[in-house]
Amino acid sequence: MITVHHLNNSRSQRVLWLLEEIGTPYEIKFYQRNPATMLAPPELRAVHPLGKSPVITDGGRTIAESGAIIEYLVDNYAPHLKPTEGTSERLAYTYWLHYAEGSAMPPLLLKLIFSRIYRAPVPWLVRPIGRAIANGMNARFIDPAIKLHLDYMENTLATSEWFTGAQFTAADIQMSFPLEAAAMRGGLNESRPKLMRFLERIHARPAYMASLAKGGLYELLA
Ligand SMILES: N[C@@H](CCC(=O)N[C@@H](CS)C(=O)NCC(=O)O)C(=O)O
Repeated sequence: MITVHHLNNSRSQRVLWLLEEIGTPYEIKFYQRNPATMLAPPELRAVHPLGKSPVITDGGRTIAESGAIIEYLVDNYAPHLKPTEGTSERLAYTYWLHYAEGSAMPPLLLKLIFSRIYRAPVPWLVRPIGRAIANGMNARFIDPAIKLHLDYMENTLATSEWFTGAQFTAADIQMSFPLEAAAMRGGLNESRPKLMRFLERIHARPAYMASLAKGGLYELLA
C-alpha cells in the first residue's frame, strides 16, 4: 500500500492529486507545520533524513523529492500519464518535470523569504535596513527572474494546451505548484492568460478537487 506522508499546505498536495488521477488505493499520514516557524514536525525525519514533504513509502521503499515521486508513481502505476518513449513530447515531459523545482521554484521561494522580512519581529531601528535589503533584492533579482520564467511558461502554452503538448501528463501536475505559487505571491495574473487558463483547467479536474478534499487547506506557503 502506498502511504503519502502529507504535510499540511504543501507540495505533497501534488502527490495526492496524481494518486487521485491514477485511482490506485493509498493512505495519507498527516503532519502539521509548526505554526510559528512553518517548518515540518521532527517526526518527518523518521521517514526521511531531510524531514521534508512530500515523501511516500511503498512496500519497503521510501521515495522523497516531488519529481522523483511523480516519476516513480507514473512508471509503476500510470504509464498513460507520460508520453511515449523516444518522442519529442517525452523529452519535454522530462524537462518540465525537472524545471518546476530546479528552475521555476527558486525565485518564488526567494520572494516568499524576502516578504517575511517585512513581518520579522526585529527592533524598529533595524527594520528599515531589512526592508531596504528586501526591496533591493526584489527589484534587482527576484522580480525580473520571476517575470522571465512567467513569460517563458506563457509562451510555451501559446502553442500547446499542456506543457508537453496536446496530452495532459504528470508534468502538468508537477508544474502546478510553481504556477499556483506565482498566482499567490509572484504576480501571475490575467496579463498571462494562457497560464491563468491552465490553472482553471487543472482546478476543474475531478481528481484535483478530490485531492483537495483529502489533503485539507492548501494556501501555498513554502
Ligand atoms: N524540492 C523538494 C522540496 C521539498 C520541500 O521543501 N517541502 C516543503 C513543503 S512544500 C517542506 O517540507 N517544508 C517544511 C520544512 O522545510 O520543514 C520537493 O519538491 O520535494
